[in-house]
Formats: sequence, structure tokens, C-alpha cells
Amino acid sequence: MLNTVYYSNIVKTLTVVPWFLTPLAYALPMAKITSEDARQKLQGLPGWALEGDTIKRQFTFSGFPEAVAFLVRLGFAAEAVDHHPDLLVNYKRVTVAYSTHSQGGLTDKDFAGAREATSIAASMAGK
Ligand code: H2B
Repeated sequence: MLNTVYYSNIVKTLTVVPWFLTPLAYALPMAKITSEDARQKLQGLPGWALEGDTIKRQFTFSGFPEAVAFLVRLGFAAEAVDHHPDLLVNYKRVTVAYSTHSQGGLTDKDFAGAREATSIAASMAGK
């Protein structure tokens, strides 16, 4: 089972998937990440913290419209990859939390989402 799940992640990560492996990539779930591995992965994501089964970060913008604009941009990016963060707006601050509901924990999709959120926020002078 471990082998299959690991294989599934590899298959999904590859840009070019051999045609005969394509159904496998969609049929198998992403591997759940242990909290030890999550801590390791968070080293490359400043400001993000592990909270239970989620990774979380708060971004601060210059005002409420900018915070909402960030939320909308991230929302479209999330919809495009069918992986959705929890989002909370408090005036000019937006808290973004990721976990993979279907797995009841963290997967590579959450870290990809965190990188995307960080990149969008940086392009909008979010801190
Ligand atoms: N987002 C997150 N964060 N976790 C999920 O398990 C998830 C999701 N599942 N977005 C997706 C949608 C699933 O419901 C659809 C059917 O692909």
C-alpha cells in the first residue's frame, strides 16, 4: 500500500506520464504527509506554520480591497487546480489554511497551494 501511494505521487508529479499509467494517476489518492515531513517542507515556506492537520499563514495587505483582491486571485488559482484553501478575511489580513479533506491530512497539494498563495501575495506586496 505504501508503495502504491508513493507511486501515485510520483506519477502525478511527472509532467509527462506514460499513457498506460494515466488511469493510475487519477485512481490513486495522494500520499498523506507525516508531521515530521511537513515540518521539513515548511522550512522552504517562511511564515507558514503547522497547526494540527493543516498548514496556515496570515498575509497582511495595504487595505481591505487589496486583501479581497488577493482572496479572489487565490480563489481562481485554487479552482483551476481543484484544491481549495480555507480563507478568512479580517480587514486587511487574510488567513490561508490548507489541508486535504479527502485524505484527512496534508498532501503535496497543500504545499503547492501554500507556494501559490505566497507567490500571489508577494506579487501584491502582501507581507
Ligand atoms: N480541496 C481540499 N483542500 N481538499 C480536498 O480534499 C478537496 C478540495 N477535494 N477541493 C476536491 C475539491 C474534491 O471535492 C473534488 C471532487 O475534486
